[in-house]
Amino acid sequence: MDPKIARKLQQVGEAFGLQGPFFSYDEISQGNVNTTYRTNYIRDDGTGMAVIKSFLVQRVNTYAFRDPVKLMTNVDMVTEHIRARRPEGINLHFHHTSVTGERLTYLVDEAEFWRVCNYVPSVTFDSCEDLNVVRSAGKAFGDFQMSLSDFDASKLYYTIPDFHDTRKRYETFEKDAKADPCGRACAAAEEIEWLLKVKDKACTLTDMLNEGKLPLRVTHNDTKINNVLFDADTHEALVVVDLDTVMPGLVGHDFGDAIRFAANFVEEDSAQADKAGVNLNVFWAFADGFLQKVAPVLTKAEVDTLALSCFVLSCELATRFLDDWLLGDKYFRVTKPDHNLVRARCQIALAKDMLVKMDAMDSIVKGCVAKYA
Ligand code: GN1
Ligand code: MG
Repeated sequence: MDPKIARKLQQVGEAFGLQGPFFSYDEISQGNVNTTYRTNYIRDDGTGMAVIKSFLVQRVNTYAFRDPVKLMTNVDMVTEHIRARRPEGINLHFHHTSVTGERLTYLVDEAEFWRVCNYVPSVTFDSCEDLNVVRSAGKAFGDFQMSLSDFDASKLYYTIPDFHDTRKRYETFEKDAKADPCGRACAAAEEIEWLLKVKDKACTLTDMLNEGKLPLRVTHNDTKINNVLFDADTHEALVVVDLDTVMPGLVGHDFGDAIRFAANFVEEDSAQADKAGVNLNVFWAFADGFLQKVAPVLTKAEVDTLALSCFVLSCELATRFLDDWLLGDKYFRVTKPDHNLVRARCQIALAKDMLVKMDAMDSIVKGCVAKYA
C-alpha cells in the first residue's frame, strides 16, 4: 500500500461518510481511463466480531470526461431507472457526500473528481473462452439496453460528444497524423495508410445514422466483457458496470465493441498482433446471448449491419489508440512504451481478420435473429 494513496482514499471515504476504521485498499487495474480502488473498512458485525466492508472508489479522468458533474447526473438517472425496473437484482448505488449537507454523488478535491459506489463481490474476465460466461455477458448487455428502452434519451447529457462518430474520429486522427506533434507518425506509416484505406467502410454506421437509416437507442457504449460483474461460483452475470458513456447510440456500437474485445483470440494490448482474430465460437455465444434479448426490437438495417459493426468498432478504436500515441499518450492509461501503438496494431490485425470472416459472422447473426425475433 502506498501511504499517500491510502491517506487520500481515507479522506475521500470520510467525505462520503464511510463508517469504520479504514483498513486497506487495492487498485483495480482494469479500466483504461478512470482510476479505480477497492477500499476496505473494519466493521463490527453486531456480535463483536470484525468484518470487512468494501467500497468502490474512483477518480474520474477529467481529461476524458470534461464535465464530470453532468456525467454523474447521467449515471445517477440511469442507475435509478434500472433499480426501479429490477429492484430484486444486484444494482449499483452511488454514495452521497456528507461534507456540505448538499448530498452530492461526487467530491471535488484538489482538482480531482471522486465518487464512491457499492462494492459487488464478484469476478470479472478480461478474456474468456467459457461460452456460458460469454453468452451470459451477451444477455447482460442485451438486458441492459432493453431496460433503458423506455428511458427518455433527451434527458441524457453527451458525456463525450461524438464518442462513436467514426467520421469525426477519423478527421481528428488524420489531422493529428499530419501535424505529427511528437514525430511518431513515420513509425506507424503502414498502420495509418491501412486505416485510411478502409475509412469509408469503417464509417458505414455513422453515415447510415446521419442518413436516418439506423435508429438511435440508449446504449452502454463501452461493452467490454470486463464491464460485467459475474458471480464467483456460478459465473452468471450479476450487473453491468461503467456507465460513464451511457448515451444515445446504435445497437451496433454495443454489439461491435463487445465482440472486438471478447471474441479476439488475444488480449486487446497483445504484442502478438499476428495472433489476433475473431474466435467464431465466442462470437456465436455472445451473439446468441445478446440477440436473445434484443432481436425482437431490431430493424432489418440493424440486423444487416451487426457483423459489420464489429469491423467498424475495431477500426474506430484503432484510430483512437493510434491518435493518442501520435499525441503523446494523453488519453488512455499506458503502462509500457508504445502501449497505444501496440493496441492499435492489435485492433488493425483483428479488423483484417473480420473482413475475412464477415460472411460467417453475418450468417451467425442471422441465425440467432431467426431463432429469437
Ligand atoms: C476505455 O475505461 P475503459 O477501459 O472501460 C474507453 C473505451 C475503449 C476502451 C478500450 C470513456 O474504456 O471507449 O473502447 O478503453 N472508454 C472511454 O480498452 O474512452
Ligand atoms: Mg469505460
